[in-house]
Amino acid sequence: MSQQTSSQEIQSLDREHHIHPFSNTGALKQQGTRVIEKAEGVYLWDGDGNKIIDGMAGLWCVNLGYGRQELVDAAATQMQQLPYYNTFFKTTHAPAAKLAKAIAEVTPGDLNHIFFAGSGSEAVDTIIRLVRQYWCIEKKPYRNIIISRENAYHGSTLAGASLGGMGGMHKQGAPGVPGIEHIRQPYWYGEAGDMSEEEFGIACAQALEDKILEVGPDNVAAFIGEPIQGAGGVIVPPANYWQEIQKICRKYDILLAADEVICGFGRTGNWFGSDTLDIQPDIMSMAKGLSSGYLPISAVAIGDRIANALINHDDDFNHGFTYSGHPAAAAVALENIRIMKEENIVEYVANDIGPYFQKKLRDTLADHPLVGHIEGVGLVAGIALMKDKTNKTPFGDDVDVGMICRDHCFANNLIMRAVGSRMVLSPPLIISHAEVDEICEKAKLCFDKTLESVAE
Ligand code: PXG
Repeated sequence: MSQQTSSQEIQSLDREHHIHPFSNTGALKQQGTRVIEKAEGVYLWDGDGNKIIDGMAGLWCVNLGYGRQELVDAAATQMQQLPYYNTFFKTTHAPAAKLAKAIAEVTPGDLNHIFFAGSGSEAVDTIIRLVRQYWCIEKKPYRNIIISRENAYHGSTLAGASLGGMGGMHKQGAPGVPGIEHIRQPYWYGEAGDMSEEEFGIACAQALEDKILEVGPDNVAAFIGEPIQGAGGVIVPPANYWQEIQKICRKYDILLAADEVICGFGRTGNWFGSDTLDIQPDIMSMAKGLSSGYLPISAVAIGDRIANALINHDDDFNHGFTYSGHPAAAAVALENIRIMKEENIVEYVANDIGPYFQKKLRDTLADHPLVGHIEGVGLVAGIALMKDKTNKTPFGDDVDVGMICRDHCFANNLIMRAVGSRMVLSPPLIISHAEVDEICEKAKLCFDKTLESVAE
């Protein structure tokens, strides 16, 4: 069978039987899917033999890049010795115990107690259940409201979708989980009007205090946020925002949860986005970069305040998953952290490739007629495409500029994601200078083509 035929075969099986996540099912069946066959470093190869540069590290997760034999070996070795055992019923195993310690060593502050799950969504669900259980233990069960933000992404389970601030998700599978409130997002370029970044940072944090007062301070369990919003389009908040948020949380004794599923494991030039943005969370979720996406695993890091409540409360926490602490996934995550340390990946992002990427993006793209604004830290960036950048006029609903641009990227073998009219990049952390140059040059070419398409 030729490669071409086998790829067509796969497309046909897929069309017949596979329902894809976050996709227009009918349209996808008509158009067909692109088959990805193999990958190495920052590159993917499709069934037609195209070599594609992956500006998204898969789905914000393949931080060490593709083809790391050490991660493959860690999984194989563990699967031969103990492919599965649970961590319920008073049992544990080496990969889970060692990984818990390894995570505790890299998380900030007193986040030294680790609960495992299988995905970012499950980690977020765990946070919801755990902070509510914390307040029950504290004999304040009425403290059960969790405040999140519009355009936040916290996963796709019922609880994750309810907690996130994506309108399109709220409409489907409703009603969502009760006891969740949303406030405005700190998107300065898009929503601040004439306010300075500082004024806007205060206004967005004030929205938290207003919401707390509206629902009653005694009814609020926690506030949750991504340090930098990822799936919302890479929104970097004003510099004072998180300090103001934390003051308000402390004032009303509200727990602070950081969702580090995208920001964690080096993406922003520190182990966690909370380090970069000077956030001291009581609890944090992580997934994706924890195992560089090689196997599914997530974790919740819990600080002393919540952990001690669990420890001193003489009853079960009735929560967990079959795959909590899965040995093979944990072994891969452990090896992933070891490699990150050995190869100084966090330092490379902080001092070398991160600054290089941010500067190269701006040098190559900031003057482009479509580019209104570029924001980002380390190896994550969002680019706002505007109809008229001088007058800050966005494209109307009739032109899906992000989708047009994404299609040009696809056709030119660059993976860059579109979030509305924002283009986002989040490449593997091991990317080289030359590969960053390639992404930026391809992006410029695709922006030129997008400009031509929207003019037509
Ligand atoms: N929290 C955050 C901050 C995330 O980014 C999740 C939770 C949920 O993780 P799981 O593993 O359950 O998917 C995420 C996931 C996109 C995209 O298109 C982003 C995510 C997932 C799928 C698509 O940008 N982020």
